[in-house]
Amino acid sequence: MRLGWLAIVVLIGGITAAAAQGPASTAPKQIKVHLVNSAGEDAGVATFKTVKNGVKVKLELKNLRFGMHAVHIHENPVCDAPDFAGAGGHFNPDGRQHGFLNPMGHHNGDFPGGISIGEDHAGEATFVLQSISLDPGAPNSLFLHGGTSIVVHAKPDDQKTNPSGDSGNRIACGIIQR
Ligand SMILES: [Cu+2]
Repeated sequence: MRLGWLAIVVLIGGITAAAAQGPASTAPKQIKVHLVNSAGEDAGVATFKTVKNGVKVKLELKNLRFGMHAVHIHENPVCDAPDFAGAGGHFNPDGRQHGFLNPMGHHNGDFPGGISIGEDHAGEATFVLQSISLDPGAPNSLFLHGGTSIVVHAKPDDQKTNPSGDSGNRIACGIIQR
C-alpha cells in the first residue's frame, strides 16, 4: 500500500513538475562519490550532504600515500587515471582565484583544509563548503554541465598559490554526478 501511494505521489509530482518544480524539489539531499587512486584502486568514498549553510563533505579515504593531501572540487566529471588531467581546473563558476588565504579567493571548489592519511593509508575528514550546492538549478551546482569531480593531490594546499595551491600531482579522483 505504501509503495502504491508513493507511486501516485511520484506520478503527480511528475505531471506538475513542468509548472511547479522549484530546483530544490529535484535536488538530492545526499550523494555518495567513489574515488579511485592513480593505480585504479578503490580510494574510498566522499559523501555530500546539503546542510543549512552549504554542503557537508565527509571524506573516508583509503589506499593513499601517508601524509597531508589537498582536496578540491574540479570542473569536469572525468577521472582518467593515472594523472586525472581530464578533471580540468578547479570548479570556479564565481571566477575567483585559488585559496582561502588569497585576497582574490577562493574557488567554489576549494576546501578550507586537507585530509591527513595515516600509515594505514587511510584517513577521514569532514568539511562544510559554503560555495557549492547540490541544487541542480543553482549557479554553483556540482551538477553544472553534467557534473564535476573531487580530486585528492599529492601535497598539502598552501591556500594561496593560484590556481591550485601548489598541491602537486593528482592522486585520486571521484566523479560527482546525480
Ligand atoms: Cu585540485
